[in-house]
Amino acid sequence: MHSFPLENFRYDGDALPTGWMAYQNDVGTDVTWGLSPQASNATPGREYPAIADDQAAYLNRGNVESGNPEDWLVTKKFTVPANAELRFWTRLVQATENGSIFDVRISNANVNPDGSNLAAYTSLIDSDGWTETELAGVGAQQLLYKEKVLSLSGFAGQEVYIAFWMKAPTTNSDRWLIDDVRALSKCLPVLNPTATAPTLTTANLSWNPNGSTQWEIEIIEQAAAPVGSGVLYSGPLPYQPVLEPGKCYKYYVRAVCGPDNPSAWSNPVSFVQ
Ligand SMILES: [Ca+2]
Ligand SMILES: [Ca+2]
Ligand SMILES: [Ca+2]
Repeated sequence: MHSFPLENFRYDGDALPTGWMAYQNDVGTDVTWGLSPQASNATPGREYPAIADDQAAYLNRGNVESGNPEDWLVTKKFTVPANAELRFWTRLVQATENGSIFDVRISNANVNPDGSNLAAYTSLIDSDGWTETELAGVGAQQLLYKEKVLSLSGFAGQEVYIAFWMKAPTTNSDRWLIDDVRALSKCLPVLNPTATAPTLTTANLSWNPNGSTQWEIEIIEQAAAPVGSGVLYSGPLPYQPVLEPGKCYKYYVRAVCGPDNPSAWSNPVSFVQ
């Protein structure tokens, strides 16, 4: 299997998925990676949302007397497909800047056969990782799930482990949630989207599929801001939407290479009915 299919962390319990591992340093050993409790089992006030279901990978907050807890969530071993991207959703739990530091790291299984050699990982981000602001934004933004996309194109064909690493401040780190992790060949965007032949109620929306066979199309009035979701379509082109006469529209389109693997959105294409 030359891809890493979706891991949604939904299980009957709080143990990590088969093949995933948690490692930590010797500071704050009572807190380590697991799964968030299912909604029905959660302590009131601790029902952390997840993507699509009610469980995510979850690192509770650290709070120690001295030193810095470091905790690692390591994927199962997988072979990186060609032109791959690592995609995952992430959020924090406290809206303040708590001083936690995050990194996403990779290690080749040839030199790290079981993934436990933590010194053999290198960052997919940069030498100092992400601050809370860099990972999740400012204030209440930190409480919203965001999708992160990191290129794995330099690792094609290699067997690897990937680690999600957090270094906590001594007192009161944030809590970290990760969900819907997958590593798939990058879905290429469509090329040259156009809108032609407008009538009172439709227009011909078309594009170079660039290898794709299904698309998501978001059509909005020109003054509106896109919400990032639209209509799924896999029929012949051009796509002919039903529209209201006399309005100024624009559309965005992206290729959908699988249920969890969309391309980037196109730039907007404007047209008038
Ligand atoms: Ca989930
Ligand atoms: Ca720990
Ligand atoms: Ca925070």
